[in-house]
Amino acid sequence: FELEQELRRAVAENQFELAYQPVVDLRAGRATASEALIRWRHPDKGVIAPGLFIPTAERSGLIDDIGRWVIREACAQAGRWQAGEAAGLTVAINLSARQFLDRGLTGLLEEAVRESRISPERIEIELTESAAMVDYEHTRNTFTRLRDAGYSIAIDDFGTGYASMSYLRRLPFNKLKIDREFVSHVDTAADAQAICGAMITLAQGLGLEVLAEGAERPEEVRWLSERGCALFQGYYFARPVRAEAMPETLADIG
Ligand code: G
Ligand code: G
Ligand code: MN
Ligand code: NA
Repeated sequence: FELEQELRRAVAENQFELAYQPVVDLRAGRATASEALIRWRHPDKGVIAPGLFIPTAERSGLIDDIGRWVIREACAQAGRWQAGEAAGLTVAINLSARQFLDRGLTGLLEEAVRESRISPERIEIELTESAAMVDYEHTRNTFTRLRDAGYSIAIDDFGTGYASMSYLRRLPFNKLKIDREFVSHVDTAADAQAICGAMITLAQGLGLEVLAEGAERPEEVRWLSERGCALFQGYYFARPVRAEAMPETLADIG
């Protein structure tokens, strides 16, 4: 309850910021995308990671305000990255289950994109496998609407939820993000190899892009890229950084 009070104040005083983590496309040989990751800059406690406050934000409904701010800010940043050293970098936005169920979501995105003077193609929507499972009809309708409008859609933390294949095959989305739980030590762990190999094959068979999250070591990148995974997000390439630091970060990756 105390956390909720502090969070309410954080919303009123806008104590949030977004960090952006580059996504490298080995085919292009550079970072082509980024994921927006929220941080709470607490006046006394310092920077607080989303895993520590997003659940409370969801439960209390404060995620509505926070989520709206994230969407507006991430779209504005994609607009700032239309020119300059980070030109063309797309921005992926995480949505919580509650945000995704909000009937105002597509209108909010439309407004943010218009105000930022960007095309929806510059924005990717990330939804966890579990959040996609909450209401199948709603998920299918919303994915269809977003895809028709030009947004890209990624299923996040893939493999950690309970989505069945028959369910997934009928949803229109673009990308699978393999959870870092499977990416970690994939070069040596037989079970991780079986799972990542199957996910890459699944993505290829369904015509989806596949991205490996949390790649920290070159051996992991090599193992996955030899099997057809070309998109990587992880400390091996870059950590999440402030928007201002992105040009420098991209130069270091390059
Ligand atoms: O940065 P960190 O590893 O603490 O992120 C933990 C989780 O928080 C991730 O699963 C990520 O998807 C989620 N997250 C990060 N930013 C946002 C956001 O803006 N909105 C929502 N709903 N979740 C986010
Ligand atoms: O939305 P999602 O659950 O995928 O959030 C990604 C989270 O994983 C971010 O909070 C980010 O800080 C974290 N992350 C990104 N790359 C790495 C990595 O290489 N190693 C570890 N341990 N965490 C990572
Ligand atoms: Mn994510
Ligand atoms: Na994830």
